[in-house]
Amino acid sequence: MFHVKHSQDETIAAIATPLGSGGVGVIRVSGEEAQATLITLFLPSNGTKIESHRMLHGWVIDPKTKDKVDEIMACLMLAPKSYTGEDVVEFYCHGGMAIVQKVLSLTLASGSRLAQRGEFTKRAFLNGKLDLAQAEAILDLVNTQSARGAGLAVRQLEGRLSAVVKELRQKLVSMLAKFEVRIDFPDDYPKTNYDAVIRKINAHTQVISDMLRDTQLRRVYRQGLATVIVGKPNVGKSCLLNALLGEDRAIVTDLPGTTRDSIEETININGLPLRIVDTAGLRHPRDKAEQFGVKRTEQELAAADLALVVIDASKQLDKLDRSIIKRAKGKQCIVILNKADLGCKVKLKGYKVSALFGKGIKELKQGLFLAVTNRRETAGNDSVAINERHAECLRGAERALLNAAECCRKGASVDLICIDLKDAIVSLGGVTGEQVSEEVINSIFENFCVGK
Ligand SMILES: Nc1nc2c(ncn2[C@@H]2O[C@H](COP(=O)(O)OP(=O)(O)OP(=O)(O)O)[C@@H](O)[C@H]2O)c(=O)[nH]1
Ligand SMILES: [Mg+2]
Repeated sequence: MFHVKHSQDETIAAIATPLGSGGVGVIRVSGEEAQATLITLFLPSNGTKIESHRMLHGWVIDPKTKDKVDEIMACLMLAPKSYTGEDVVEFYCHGGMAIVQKVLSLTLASGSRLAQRGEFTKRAFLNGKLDLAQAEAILDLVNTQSARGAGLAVRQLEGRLSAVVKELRQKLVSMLAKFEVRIDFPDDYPKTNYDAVIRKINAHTQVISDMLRDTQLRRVYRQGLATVIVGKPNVGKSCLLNALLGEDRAIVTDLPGTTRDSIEETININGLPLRIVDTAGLRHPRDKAEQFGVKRTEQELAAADLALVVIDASKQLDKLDRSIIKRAKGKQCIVILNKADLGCKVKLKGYKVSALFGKGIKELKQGLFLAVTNRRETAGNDSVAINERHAECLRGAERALLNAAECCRKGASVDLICIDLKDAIVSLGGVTGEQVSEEVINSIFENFCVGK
């Protein structure tokens, strides 16, 4: 898939441990000249034979002066059994900055060049030692602070994400192959059973959607779901916020236009954090402050993941209510029929509550939880970490498969279905790096540190 670039022929070197003093400092060398570098710079102690995959004891020497620079351990790992898949040498020196720098400069003087960020891992990828998702897992592992995050990254390093994605991709490839022979030899095969194909495609799409939802849900649990309460003035939005919070946070009055600016509070439903914003009622503004409030409300609405549209159920639904519902469409939207204690005149699907008397709030919370988590358990231990790049690839595959299913339903020509299947295959290939541009690869490895 890739052109191995010329620079891969060069031998690279870098300090692999963090800069600063430590117990040990590691200098890593990779490439054709690695073994020669070892022989030039390393003086084995008596009885030490230079063999691959052995810890060697001895000294680093300056080849010009023959001076001993440090007493060290070294390890030669001949290709292909090494991190990069090339010949690799690692020098384990005493961890002082001066020594580590000195040893690095000796390796550079004997024919290596300084490695770029992530270049060792990039070479490992280019040599098929790991796929792109695994390389990214290494990056996460190096950068992650939390034990749970590290656990997810390790699973990804084991190749769980890659395994699921590769299996799916393989299934699509064989499906595509079956279609393509039908294009080439239309008379030799029985007519395609579209219903069966649609069922299969839907099952594949489901696998992808589940992965994406797990990811989304993990984000929500970490950051909270941006939730906004919108509705006409005086329908009881602030009252609802207070009821959800279980305390009087927002000012409630019988005057329309009470809330002038947005208020944000976080509530927690079964561990699910919702960041709820109470907004100024939407209507034609009466004064400047209200005008700003209304504008702000529209921004909050645009930024939210979930909209709670409050309607005064004791009155007839009017044009303004409808237009607010319409504006909230396009994101997850839940209709709340408030003031149900005064009777319900509105025939809309929604949660009947009385924010003032705290009626129906428990049921509403339960409903919110289910709507957000989609009745599923929280991301379990089985899930893999998916970063934004993987999610984008998966979303592309999901879209293509939805299109493919749609084509089948419409009885479109096999060629069109094949195009969508191919798109899905390419998108999935992007996760593991089977089909991905050099630009993407470079941008990923640039996030590594030097020496990794
Ligand atoms: N009977 C009844 N009255 C309610 C209920 N919820 C709110 N109210 C009353 O409706 C009035 C307006 O309530 P708010 O919570 O201030 O309404 P709001 O939507 O925030 O209004 P603005 O901030 O002006 O947009 C107050 O007098 C509340 O007591 C309810 O469930 N039943
Ligand atoms: Mg209010």
